[in-house]
Amino acid sequence: MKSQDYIALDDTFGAHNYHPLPVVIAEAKGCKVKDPEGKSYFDFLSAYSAVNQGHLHPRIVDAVKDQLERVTLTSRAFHNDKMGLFLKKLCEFTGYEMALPMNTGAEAVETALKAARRWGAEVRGVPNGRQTIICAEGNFHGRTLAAISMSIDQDSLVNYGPYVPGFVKVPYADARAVEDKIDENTVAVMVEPIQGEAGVVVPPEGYLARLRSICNRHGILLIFDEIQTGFCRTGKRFAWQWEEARPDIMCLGKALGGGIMPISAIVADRKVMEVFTPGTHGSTFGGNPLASAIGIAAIEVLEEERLEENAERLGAIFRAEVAAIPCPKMRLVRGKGLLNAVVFEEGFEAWNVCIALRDEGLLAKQTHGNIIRFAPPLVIGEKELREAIAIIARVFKRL
Ligand code: IF1
Repeated sequence: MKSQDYIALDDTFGAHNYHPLPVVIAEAKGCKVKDPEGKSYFDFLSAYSAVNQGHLHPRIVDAVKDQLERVTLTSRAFHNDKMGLFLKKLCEFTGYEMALPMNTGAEAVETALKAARRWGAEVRGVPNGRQTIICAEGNFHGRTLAAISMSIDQDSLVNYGPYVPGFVKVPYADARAVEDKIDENTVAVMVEPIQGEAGVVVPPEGYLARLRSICNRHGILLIFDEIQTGFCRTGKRFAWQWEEARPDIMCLGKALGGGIMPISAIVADRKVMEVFTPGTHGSTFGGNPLASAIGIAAIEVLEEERLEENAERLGAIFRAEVAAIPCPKMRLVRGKGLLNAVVFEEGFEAWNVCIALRDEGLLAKQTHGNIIRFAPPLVIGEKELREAIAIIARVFKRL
């Protein structure tokens, strides 16, 4: 079968909830993918940062194979011999006392919201049903009803009402706006340290630290959604470490699964995590032995290959080189580490640029029409990065 045949199958039998770039991926290794015709592409999306370790990292693949010979799924009705080791590794890597494993990012977000509401009722003393959580306009926290209730993006939320109450929305990157909205029912503030879907919006320096001190002053929880920014993507293990703005709860996902399967979690210290008691939250698949084995290997790869250093160094090269491409339609290049975006002039339609990049052998996806996100696997080398930049330059110069 050819690429066109696979695309036709998707269109016929798949719900039309996506508008993918017309390219079919049939194989992948490291920072490259191949279509059924054998054409090779740089992967500059990395499954929205879920493939930080690169496709099919041998170390993670070995962990999968090894675990497939033992046991894969037990549920949480019993202990298994991998989950504790995984959670210990995750706590050590993140610097938190406890972790709660789930599967998708949206579930980690739900878990954090539930933790905050429960903490608000049981520790802060807000009457149950009155708890509110402050969130930021332009956020993306997933597709669940709670997550879309935090959103202001029309595509994400239209006609899915009634929405989950209890969210107070303020402009992003404005710490004053957060403090102005805090009242006796506020239990938490939740933001992305860099807004991904919004187009890699990096807040001004000091914003995260200011949120930390505001939450301290008012005795409420600070929650960071590090699902996309975490696990070395921005040049630190977690993006908040650029400002030492340690949150009370971190939502984690994507790269925790090592590019193999959905694995998510929240991490927090004991005083917050202890709001969960038996029967009050859970998941059939969270913490399963296969996921746990993968999670351990995924973190080990990040550590051993010092991927945050690679992300920081190559990210600086990427931004400098791409900003220097002569292209009158390009407005700016922004990002941190290897989470970057090129913003074109207002009204510009970047879809055709992504098609041209595809034709030249590089896959990237536009967001909000005029922004293209560039986020290769963190295992990319300098030589490969420069090859990819040459492709981008070739395409941009023609615009
Ligand atoms: C899609 C976007 C990225 C996330 C943050 C939670 C989640 C995500 C910060 C939920 C997920 C994904 C979802 C994916 C596209 C992608 C995305 F463009 F939609 F916004 F990455 F930028 N918090 N983001 O970025 O995690 O439940 O999906 O595991 O197609 O919806 P999930």
